[in-house]
Amino acid sequence: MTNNGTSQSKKDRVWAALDQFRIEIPSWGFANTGTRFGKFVQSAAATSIEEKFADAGEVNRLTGASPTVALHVLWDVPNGTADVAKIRALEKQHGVKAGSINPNLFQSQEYKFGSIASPSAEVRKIALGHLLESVEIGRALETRDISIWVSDGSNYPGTQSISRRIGWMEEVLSAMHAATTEGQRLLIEYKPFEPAFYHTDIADWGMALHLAQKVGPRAKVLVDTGHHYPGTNIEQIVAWLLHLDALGGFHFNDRKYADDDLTIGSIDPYQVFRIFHEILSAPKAATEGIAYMIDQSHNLKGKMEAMVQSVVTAQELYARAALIDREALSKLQDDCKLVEAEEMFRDAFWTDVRPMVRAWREARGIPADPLQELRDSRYVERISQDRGQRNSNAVSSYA
Ligand code: LRH
Ligand code: MN
Repeated sequence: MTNNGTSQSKKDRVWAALDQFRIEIPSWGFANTGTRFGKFVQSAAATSIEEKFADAGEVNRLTGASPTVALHVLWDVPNGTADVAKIRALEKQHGVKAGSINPNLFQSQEYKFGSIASPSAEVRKIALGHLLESVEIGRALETRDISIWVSDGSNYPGTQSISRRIGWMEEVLSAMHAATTEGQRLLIEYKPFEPAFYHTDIADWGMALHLAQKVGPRAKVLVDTGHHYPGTNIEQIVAWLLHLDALGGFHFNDRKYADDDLTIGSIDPYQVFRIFHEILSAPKAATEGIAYMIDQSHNLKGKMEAMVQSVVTAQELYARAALIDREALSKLQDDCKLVEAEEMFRDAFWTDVRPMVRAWREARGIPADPLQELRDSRYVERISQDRGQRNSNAVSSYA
């Protein structure tokens, strides 16, 4: 690799990667969210689906990389398929499409002892009803993914049968899979704990993988980066799921301790870089369908700024991973040239790709610095004006 050869090719590699990298943003990232100890209300926060689509449209205008917005059924599509026409109109108005459909199987009273894993057949029936409605909504909105996370579990040893609950989950998810049609996928998200604090029914990638393989070919595993015990080698899990052609997608966020839902790359950007490396090292066939999504809770940062920052950070980390000459690296790895391999790997991570990414944006007619453009657009000031009064009435208390 000659110098001018390498630099030219590095830019081409980065631009080619940015041309196909798209990341979905969560409607709930624009809403007033908090922790169990309360939430700090922001006057610019979105409450209605109209406001969430407007904000998502603005993030996509600024970044050119977030054309879809994830919807949570009870929060965004409360009237089920009856809301489809309205959402269709919002898609046209704001130039972003509805993305993954996320059922809500964690907030209703009947789910106290679980939803798809509840000992009550009546409750499992209710949960399946909501899942089937979510499949309907997805079909009506022509979106691909139904992304399932359940908070099911228990808080004390001996209080629930872990094994019988596995069987009940298999039954409900199999019935849900049977209701899907060509082009639809079920993404099964795992989480080790919270809100359950003794056992969680879908706690790790192995459990999610089993369920995906058990219920049918349209089911895949979703990796939320915040859903791992500290010290877990997440990129190794990603490599395995790619190897098993079972990787459906990601919920990116960051954390120092648990499922903190902080902005991507804010604590450990190298983690995201290592994950992207595994993906860019895998055969295209195994990676084409990967759903990249943000799943964060912006409790203190301005929600629009945090979302624009997140999309930009994801682009920059993907671009850095794209810098690596994988052919040359594979040779060094297999020749066990440890330091040369590591230096090539680290060199990409330490390369400041921001000038290349800015140039790519300019060439694609996208604001070179989306965060600065957000500030210059006074968008936040405008929505704060419009929504401020309404938001100031929002209450927040733990008990
Ligand atoms: C659970 C989770 C899940 C969403 C929720 C908002 O922790 O990651 O993906 O449904 O956050
Ligand atoms: Mn998630």
